[in-house]
Amino acid sequence: MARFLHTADLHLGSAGDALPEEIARQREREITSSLPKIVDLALERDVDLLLVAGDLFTDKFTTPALLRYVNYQFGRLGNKHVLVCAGNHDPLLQDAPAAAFPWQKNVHFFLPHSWQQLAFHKLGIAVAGISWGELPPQPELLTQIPASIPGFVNIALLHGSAGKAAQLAAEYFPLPEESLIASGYQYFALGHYHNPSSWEAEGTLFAYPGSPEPLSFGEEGRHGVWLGETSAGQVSISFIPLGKREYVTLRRDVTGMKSEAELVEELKKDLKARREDLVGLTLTGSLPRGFKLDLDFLKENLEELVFYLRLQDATWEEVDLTDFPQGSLRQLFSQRLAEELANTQDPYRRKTLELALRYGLEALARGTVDLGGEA
Ligand SMILES: [Mn+2]
Repeated sequence: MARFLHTADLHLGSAGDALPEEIARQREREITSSLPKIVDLALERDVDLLLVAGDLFTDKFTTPALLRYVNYQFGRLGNKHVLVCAGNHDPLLQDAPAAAFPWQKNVHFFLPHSWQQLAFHKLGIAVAGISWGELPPQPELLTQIPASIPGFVNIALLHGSAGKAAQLAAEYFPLPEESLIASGYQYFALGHYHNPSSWEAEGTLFAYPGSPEPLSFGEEGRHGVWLGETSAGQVSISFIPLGKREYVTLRRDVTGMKSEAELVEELKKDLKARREDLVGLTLTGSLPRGFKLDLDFLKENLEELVFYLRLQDATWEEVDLTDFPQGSLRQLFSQRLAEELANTQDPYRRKTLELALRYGLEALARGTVDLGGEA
């Protein structure tokens, strides 16, 4: 039996998306700290291999100091192997800092443009991998994947688009499932998508660990790494959460609200369990004519309850069909959308219709559209 950790998309050096300066600096430190946490876990679980499936770095933030830091962390693993393939955010260009860096002996970067296969006889594991280089790995490379080695657990380390994305993401190394299954490998240690997932098809196991720390809204839920175990020629994996914080998106309908102070009291309850999180709060619903939300007041009273608050105002002014002259474009338009709204309970459809009503009336009244404030 052998054990491994599978991570990807650490994006060391980056701070996550579009955060204010002070928050961004702290997130940068936390994202960088995901590596020592992974190394600690690898030591604690006594794994034999650490697999990094691309985007270890975010190229433009890869400083010499960061490389030394990463090398030091990998060095803590002693003679445990660290296998890395480069991704689209840290391609191994000829002049890439990581390409020329004198890595510890236990660290191996797979090459771009052609496959390499490493067989670890003591572990009974063979790992084939390929990096992104000047170009993404070309789809035809999949036909050249090294033959699986009989008697070994065969693992492929890749940064690309598997699963449903194989059809959609042509420029990001599409990995059609048939080709992967045909290779006879047991485990595809993947990187590229930042949310964790795993699935099995015809006895082959596929997994994306996602980024160990989430990097933006849209990367909600728990983040961590896969712990793998080999036994009797098969691989089994379990997910180990590591992320310090979560991104959370909340929508709140404020229809009927009388004052911002009342809303603050209500929202405090929603945010109570979100102290450490990055919260995107969108306010929706209709407000009486002329009632403009005081976003500064809301922000001042709510932001200290969470690590970071992104507040978006997507409310609209109440519409009364009698507001518009009979037969006018605005009357016909709002009547039509009101009918459609009355006929659907699907939340996505309702949201679309409500936005259409809001923006449509604004466009008809003013000839312009304000897409909502962000505080
Ligand atoms: Mn990535």
